[in-house]
Amino acid sequence: MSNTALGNHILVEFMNCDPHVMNDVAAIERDMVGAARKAEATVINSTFHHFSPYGVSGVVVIQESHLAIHTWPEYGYAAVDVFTCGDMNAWIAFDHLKECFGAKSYSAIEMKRGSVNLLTRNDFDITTAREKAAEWRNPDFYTRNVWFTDKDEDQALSLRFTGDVFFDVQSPFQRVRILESTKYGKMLALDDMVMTTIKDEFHYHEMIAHPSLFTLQNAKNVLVIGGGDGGTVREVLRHSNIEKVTMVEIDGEVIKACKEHLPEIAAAFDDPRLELIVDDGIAFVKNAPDAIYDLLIVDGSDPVGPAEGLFSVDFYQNCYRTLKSDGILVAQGESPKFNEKAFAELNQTLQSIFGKDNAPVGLFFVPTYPTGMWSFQYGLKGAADPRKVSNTAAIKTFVSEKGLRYYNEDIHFSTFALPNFVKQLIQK
Ligand code: SPD
Repeated sequence: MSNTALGNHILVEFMNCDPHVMNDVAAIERDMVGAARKAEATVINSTFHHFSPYGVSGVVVIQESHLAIHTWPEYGYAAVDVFTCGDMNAWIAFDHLKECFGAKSYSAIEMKRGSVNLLTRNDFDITTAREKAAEWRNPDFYTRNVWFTDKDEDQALSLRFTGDVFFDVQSPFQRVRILESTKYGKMLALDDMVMTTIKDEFHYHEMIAHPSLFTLQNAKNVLVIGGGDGGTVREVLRHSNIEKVTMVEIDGEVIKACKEHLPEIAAAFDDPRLELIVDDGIAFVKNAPDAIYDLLIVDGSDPVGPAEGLFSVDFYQNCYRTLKSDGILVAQGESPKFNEKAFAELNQTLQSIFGKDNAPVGLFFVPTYPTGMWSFQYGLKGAADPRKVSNTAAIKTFVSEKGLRYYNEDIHFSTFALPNFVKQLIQK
C-alpha cells in the first residue's frame, strides 16, 4: 500500500452473475465474509438484508475498513466495493467474489483514498487509542446481522437470523426454506414470507383449531387444506372426539422440510387418525362429497402463488357444500393492517356464501407476521356459533391438561371483539 494515501478503494461491477446467488442473503453474507477472510482481513461485524421480492444489501466491517454490496438479481448484477487500509490486498477479495457469484463479466476501478499530502495530521496519542480499542475488540468473535424481510410495497417485518439455512428447495410451487431466526428459533419461509417459527407458532395453531372445536364440541371428521408444517393437525388431534382428519397439502417439500427441521410442529404426522394427501386442496374440495365434514380448516399462505385460489368464491362454495349442516369453516384470514384488501374481500366472500351474520372474524396476535395483527375468518353453516359457546369449564380443563399457551376461555370470546376500523372494513 502506497504511503501517499490512507486507503485503497476498489469499485467493482459484477455482471451476468447467477441470479439465485444474487437473491440469496445467506450465501452472499457467507461469500463476502469469506472474501474478507481470504484477503486476511479481521472481520468485526456483518449486516445483510434481503429485500422482497429481489435484492440483497450488506456490509462487512473489517479492522482494515469494509466490504459492501448491493445486488439486482433480476439483472444478475452486483455492485461491490472493497475499501482497505494497511497491507490488505483487496484484489484477493475481488477474485473470491468473482468466483462465488459466477460473474461472467466484470469491471473494476481502483482509487486511492485520503491523499496524505492534502491532509493535515492531528496530534493524537495513538498508543492510548490502540489500547482502548483492544479492550472492546475480540478478533475471534464477530457479530452477524442477517435479516429476513417479509414485506409489501409499504410495510415490512424483519427478523434477524443467524445466517444458517437448513433447507432451501425450489419446489414446483414456491421456494421452501428453513432458517434460524435469533429471537424465534427455526422458521419456515415460503418464498419471502414467514409462515411459522418454533417460538411463536402456538399463537396461530392453537387459534386456528380450538375455538371452532369447542364450538362444535363433538366434531369427528375434519378436513385441513394446506397446513404442511403440521401445526394445525397437531392441535386438532389433541381432541379425543376426533375420529378422522384428512389433510391435503399441495407441496410435499413443505412437509419434508418441517418433518426434518421443525419436529415440534410436525409432531402429529404419525397419528393413525390422520390421512395425509399431497395434492391440490382446491381440486380435492371440488371433488369431495356433500355434507361430510364437521370442520373444514384452510391453513393456506398469503394470496400469491399456490394459495391464490384459496381466496376464491368457487373454492368457498365447495367448502360450504362439503360441510355438514351444522359445520364450521375456518380460514387463514390475512391482516386488517397489512393486506386490508384480501382481508375484506375474503369476508365479503364468506358473507355472500354463509350469510351476513355467519362470517365472524377472530383476531389474534402473531409477532412474526407483518404488523402482528392477524385473523381467522369463519363460515358458520348452521347454528353452531363460536361467539355463543357456554362450555367454558371444558375449555379451562383442556387448556390446563394440554398446557396450551395462547388459547383459553377468555381469549375464546375476546378474539371476536373487533376494533371499529375492522368492523368498518367488513361492514355488511
Ligand atoms: N403471512 C402469513 C400467512 C399465514 C400462512 N399460514 C401459516 C401456516 C402455519 N401453519
